[in-house]
Amino acid sequence: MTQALHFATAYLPQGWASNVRVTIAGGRITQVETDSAPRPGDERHAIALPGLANLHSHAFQRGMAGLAERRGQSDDSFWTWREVMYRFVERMGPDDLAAIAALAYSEMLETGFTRVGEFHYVHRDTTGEPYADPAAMSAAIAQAAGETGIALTLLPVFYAHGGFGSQPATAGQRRFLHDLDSFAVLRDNAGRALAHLPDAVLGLAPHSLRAASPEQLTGLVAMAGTAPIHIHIAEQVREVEDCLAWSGARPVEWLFSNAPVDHRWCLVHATHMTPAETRLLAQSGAVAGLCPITEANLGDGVFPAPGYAGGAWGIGSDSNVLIDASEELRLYEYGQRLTHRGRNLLAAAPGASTGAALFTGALAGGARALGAPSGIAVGNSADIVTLNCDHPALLARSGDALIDGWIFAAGRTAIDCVWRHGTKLVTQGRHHAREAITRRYRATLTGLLE
Ligand code: NGQ
Ligand code: ZN
Repeated sequence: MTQALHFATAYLPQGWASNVRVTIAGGRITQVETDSAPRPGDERHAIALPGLANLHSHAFQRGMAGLAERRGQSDDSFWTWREVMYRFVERMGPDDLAAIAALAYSEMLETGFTRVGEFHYVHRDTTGEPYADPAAMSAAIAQAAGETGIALTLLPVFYAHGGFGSQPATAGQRRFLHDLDSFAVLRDNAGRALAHLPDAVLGLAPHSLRAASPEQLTGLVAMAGTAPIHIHIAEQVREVEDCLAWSGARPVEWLFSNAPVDHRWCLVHATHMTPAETRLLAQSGAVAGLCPITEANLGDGVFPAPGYAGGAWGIGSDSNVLIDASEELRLYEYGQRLTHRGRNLLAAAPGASTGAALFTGALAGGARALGAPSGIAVGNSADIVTLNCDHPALLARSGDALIDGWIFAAGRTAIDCVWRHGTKLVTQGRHHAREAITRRYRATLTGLLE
């Protein structure tokens, strides 16, 4: 079936264009015409942007959003939050996960994300034994992606150890664990669970330098081939200190000395880097996976953007404590403003829009990290977001000012419709299946939290 969408203005790879007519067949864009009048039967909208990639998500954590915001007995930190998270996931089965992920993914679509990189590490059953299908939990993720329509890059996570130097895993980590052989089986099965999803991608992820030994990391890189490789790195100061004590090197420094880091890689967080590490990462072609909302929520720190000129980066919603593409981008810039006491620090050049730099950076880096092209262009999946031109923050704006208005002055309330692979999934900022998804989510959470 061929359909055509017509936009008064659209953000194309070459920049803003007027009177844009996009023809779609089989979910893909077959033609992009500019300065073209609408034709009878075209669905007409005002402002179109390409969908963004959310390069780092732990969907299940959406279910505990807001439940770790109460001060504990001792100093609260990333590490005490992690204990809360381990307790939350203890009883979660595949159906629970599918219900929570469906809510998270519908919310992602509602804010303009059209692809998610799911960094998925809860593989075993509640007792720590493999499910009859070892990829049952991965299949639940695939089911949620299929149900909501979001594009999926699945990153099955390898996890074997509880700390640097192959320390034994703790009881709270029992559902995550594999050796290389069982992981290869898991990944094959997970790949089969993606078969019915349009343009799904299968990558892999060593969880962190804490969870995989150097030998295991080498095995995983070989297993990945040309597929995306993601890893958590240098998120917390304690992780840097532990890595130094173990190896004499800092995490990013260690990774560059011991692994072939290139454009296949996404280094998630990469918060604590020296200027030399920051330069190494920028020159490598790897993507820095920034998760500003979660990094703020967990007290991680601020990415060293000033030393990262020319480096690739994208955004992820990570813990999903709050899901909003524009807010991730805004907070990335605001973290820099608060740290360096300046304004428009991430804009590309004097006179240029900060919002446009944020959007294009995240669009390109997200596509690279998730192994799937982005942009409103012939051959790509029709993954398109429209903004509501009547939103007060967008009135009387054009071009890049529309992106600035969305990111800095409106947020998700400016999102109108979202198409993914040619199917309209969101209208007036609401996912078409949101009601049923929320109902199931409510029943699931009631069961898990009671
Ligand atoms: C995770 N999350 O795997 O969910 C981690 C916490 C860890 C973040 N790093 C666990 N934000 O790193 O050990
Ligand atoms: Zn993470």
